[in-house]
Amino acid sequence: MKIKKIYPLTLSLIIFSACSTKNIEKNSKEQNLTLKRQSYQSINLNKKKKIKKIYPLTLSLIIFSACSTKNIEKNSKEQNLTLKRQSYQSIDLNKKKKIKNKDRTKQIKNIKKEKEPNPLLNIKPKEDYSYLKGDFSDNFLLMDFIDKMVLEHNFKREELNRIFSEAKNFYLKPKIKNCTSTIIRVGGAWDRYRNCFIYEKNIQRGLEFWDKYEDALNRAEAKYGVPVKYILGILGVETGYGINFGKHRVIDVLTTRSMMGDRRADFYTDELEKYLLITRDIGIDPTELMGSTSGALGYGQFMPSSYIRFAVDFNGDGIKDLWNPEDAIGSIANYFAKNGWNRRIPKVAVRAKYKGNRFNRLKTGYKTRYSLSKLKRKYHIIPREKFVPYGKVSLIKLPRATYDELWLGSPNFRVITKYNHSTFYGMTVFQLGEELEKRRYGYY
Ligand SMILES: [Ca+2]
Repeated sequence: MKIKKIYPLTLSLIIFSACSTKNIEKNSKEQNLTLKRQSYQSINLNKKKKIKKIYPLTLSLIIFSACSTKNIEKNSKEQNLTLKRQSYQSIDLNKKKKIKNKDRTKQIKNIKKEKEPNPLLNIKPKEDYSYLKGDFSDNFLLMDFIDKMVLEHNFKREELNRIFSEAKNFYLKPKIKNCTSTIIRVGGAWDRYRNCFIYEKNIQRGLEFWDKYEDALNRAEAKYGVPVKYILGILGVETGYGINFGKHRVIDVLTTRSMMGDRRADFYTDELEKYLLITRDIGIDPTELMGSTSGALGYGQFMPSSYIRFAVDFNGDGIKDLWNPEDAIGSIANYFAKNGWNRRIPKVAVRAKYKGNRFNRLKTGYKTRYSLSKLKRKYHIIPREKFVPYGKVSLIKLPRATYDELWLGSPNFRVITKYNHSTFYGMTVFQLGEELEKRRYGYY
């Protein structure tokens, strides 16, 4: 009987001790003490109930449960902490990831801003264009353009495929600095521009060209009313009388500017279309011709659309060929005539007097239009020689190193700037022409 009675108590003690040992091993001393206190309390409680038989078992169960609960609590606390730690870590990771993603989004946005891709590039092609090779092999705009040229102008698809597979991305080539873009600070802005075109060697080339093509030049003046000297002025400024037709393949420039998101892509696509029509008409391979950075052609640097509108066959061989000097002469004169050249106006521009060294009183430039009498009366701007402009005059300012030259341009001055929208350009063509005339006829 004694053994029976003692047995549950022993059991509970064993459990208790096991439980305590575990706690000692696992937990701090404080927790251990708390457990002991709890277990003694529960012993007292059960004593009061006086259920003798059940008591030892209950005690052991209570102790065990208390012990287990404590452990579970402890474990769950630890687990909780670990979970929290993990979740904090994961939050941190997520934050870092988000920041990284934000950075990446920013970067992508910046790249997008920089490149400004044409949304039309995402239109998928209807046909298989795998035959298109080279720099533009995956360009959907070009694929659409080829379709258009085949459908509207009966080009052979295989031929266009060959041409555009040979075309190179013009933007990837190193930029060539031209004279007007060099940063040599000599004189005023006008001096720097003028000196790029009006220099001894170019003047000599102009005089030789005049001798060689005198007949064609005189015929052009007689037919279109444009003085020989200004036709020569254009030829000298544009190509140095044929020594420089441009250093870029026209097909590269026009294809790149049309298909790679240029600000004026529509304009260049139209020029590319016309370029292909022209080269087919005159029987030249479009991959062979060289031109300017904007795709201008021949002696007079006509854009393809100007070629179609203004080029003439001036040597009578039936072909409008802008690389032929005589055709170029006739075509430039025709360009001026069609753009409103008035043969009755005796002077393109004259120098004017004004008070002071720098002129800022009125707006200047080829686009301006003033009444000559009003300029004289109200602003005391006086032509230095006799000037009958036959219309409103442009006020032209040419900044030199220490002062501004002021000029008055007739409507014919504005016709010259139709060729290239620049006041300096118009004045350079005019002054180069004047210089050639002086040299040829020997008066100063
Ligand atoms: Ca011809």
